[in-house]
Amino acid sequence: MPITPTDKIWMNGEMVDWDRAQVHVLTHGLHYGSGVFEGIRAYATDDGPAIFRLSDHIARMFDSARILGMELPYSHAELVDACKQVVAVNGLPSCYLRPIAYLGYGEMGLNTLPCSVDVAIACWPWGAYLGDDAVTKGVRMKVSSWTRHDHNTMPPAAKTTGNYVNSSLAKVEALNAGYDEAIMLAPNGLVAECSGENIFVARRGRLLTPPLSAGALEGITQSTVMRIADDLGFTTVVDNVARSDLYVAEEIFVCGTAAEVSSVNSVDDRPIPCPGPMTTAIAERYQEVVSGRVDGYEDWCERPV
Ligand code: PPE
Repeated sequence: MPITPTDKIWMNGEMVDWDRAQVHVLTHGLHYGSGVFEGIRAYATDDGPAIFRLSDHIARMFDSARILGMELPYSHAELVDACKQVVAVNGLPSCYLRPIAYLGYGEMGLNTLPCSVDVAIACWPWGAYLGDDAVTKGVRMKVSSWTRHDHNTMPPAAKTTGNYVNSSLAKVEALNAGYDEAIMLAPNGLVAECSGENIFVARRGRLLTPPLSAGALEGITQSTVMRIADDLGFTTVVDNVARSDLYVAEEIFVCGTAAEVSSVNSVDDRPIPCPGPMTTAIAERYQEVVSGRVDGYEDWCERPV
């Protein structure tokens, strides 16, 4: 999706003009995928923009860095504050934020130990990731021929830049075959997640979602959805999901910061009832929660400076 430029990007502690936020072609992260990142949304609320679960996203970025053995040169509080400043300085009512930490310029080769770590945070307006009618009409999913990486290959729990080569292979394969998005299976054949979302599959009235151990990212939207589902009286279970669960599901939805809650209308051309009643209720409540309209969720709506 095309990027709409904004004014400023935070780079290593400074606000830099959008066009000047550049890196050298010999930046380590560009060559070896040695970076960790986050995707966060700020939503318009009655009191101005609120960054949804900002602290949790930054905490996960630190976890990703720990898995890689990368030391971030800023504290959690500093990066939370920097994200807030980026939203404030660009003056957007709502936007998508992309914090990224990557190994910088100065060292080449696979020994990452001497490398410097650079951090940048950009934001821009980003619309519906899977299309404007992804909730009502649903998306067409394909089980990918590409396997999600194993825990001992590229840890799927770390949101590393390099991991996304695997996601892009799956996404482009699905698009070229006429589908909207790919479902990825783990090496053991169980459902892991989608190229850029977690998945919920309704079976016998309960919503199943695969665990981290099945190769899924510990999705922040996934955990938001579980709390919303609980509030609405739906049962969610973190458990293994088999490929055949997909084909006989009562409803399926995918969720992520970018995709929000999007319903699925078919998997491998087998129709799935869409939009399902649980999906519709959860997707509506999700929009109310992120825009600060539901009591009890205020702590998740973090205000910029
Ligand atoms: N799995 C994957 C592989 C993933 O990339 C995401 C986010 C999720 C699950 C959901 O995580 P969370 O956002 O915490 O609920 N994908 C990001 C989009 C990737 C892209 O750059 O494109 C996102 O939603 O921001």
